[in-house]
Amino acid sequence: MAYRFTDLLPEDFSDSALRRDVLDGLVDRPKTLPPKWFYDKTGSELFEEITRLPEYYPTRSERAILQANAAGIVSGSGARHLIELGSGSSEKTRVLLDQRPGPGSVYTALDVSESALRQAAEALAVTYPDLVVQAVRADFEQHLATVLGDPLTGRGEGGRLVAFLGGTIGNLEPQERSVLLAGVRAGLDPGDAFLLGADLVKSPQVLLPAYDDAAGVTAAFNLNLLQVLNRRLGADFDASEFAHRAVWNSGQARIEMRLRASRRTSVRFADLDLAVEFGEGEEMRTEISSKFTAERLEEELGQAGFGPDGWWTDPEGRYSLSLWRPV
Ligand code: SAH
Ligand code: AVI
Repeated sequence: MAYRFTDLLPEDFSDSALRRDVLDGLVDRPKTLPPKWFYDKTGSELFEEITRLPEYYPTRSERAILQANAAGIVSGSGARHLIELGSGSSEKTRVLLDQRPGPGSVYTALDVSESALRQAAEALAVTYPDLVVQAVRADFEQHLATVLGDPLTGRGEGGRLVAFLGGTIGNLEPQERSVLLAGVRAGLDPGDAFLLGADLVKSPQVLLPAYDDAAGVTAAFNLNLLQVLNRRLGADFDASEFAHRAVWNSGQARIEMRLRASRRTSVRFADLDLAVEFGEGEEMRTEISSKFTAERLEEELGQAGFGPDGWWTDPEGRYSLSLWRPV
């Protein structure tokens, strides 16, 4: 096991932080929960299955862009240290790691999912014996300053590349996005760079099947959230009473994943001493997946203090990869 594992999350993170999110999100209307709770072991595995679905283009598109441009991106950024936020399986990241400048290069993977981190780090350590692999269990909404400011992630050495791939930036609300981008910017030194994967606005005819596939894997991913709530907070959701929904919100340019109660039901959270009522047909929003234009990204990154240094899309113009520098 030739990798370093650091846990920045408190022992009771998935109980205490989830508790707060349930108390904040399920008493509001509409009911909402942040998507980070999808990723228990089963959720991380279901996400990997999603990435292989014929309807789910983002992973394939991003991999194709990386394959065509990784050499230029890595040599252009001079990166000896790659830090990835929400790294998951780190599968596509291998395309970047294949271009690492030489022995002594470092890869730091950051994710909330310990199972995904450990599996990825173990596999990478085998494929790349000369690579220093660090796995950090952390919340990128809370621990950016700690992670990017740590000498272990090469602060002050220059030539760091922070990558945020997969379109996960779209899972954040606009306000959360601007906080995250400002946090990345604050953690970068001149000479460092930020590589961002972002999904682009396109026809709902392409978008909707990507979030409501024929095999029902995305539905299983969405419904697994109810098992997380049952297990972590002693809730008594009956998953058969809820249905997966994917809706294109054109005004806000985002897919919304929801869970819809098929009948009126009351759910008890034993650990919170809380009962939550769902009306018939009531929906709980479990994820937003925002889709971007080049202009919008440039504006948001500009506001965070970044200037553009590279822009690539797949041949069909579905997905973008972009490189940014602190200005
Ligand atoms: N980057 C990978 C995985 C994307 S899935 C890819 O492109 O395929 C999103 C990943 O982000 C999951 O592994 C999930 O556990 C992680 N994640 C979600 N919210 C997070 C948060 N707040 N902090 C850290 N990781 C998070
Ligand atoms: C991780 N994230 C970018 C995925 C997305 O496309 O928003 C999560 C996902 N949700 C449903 N399918 C995939």
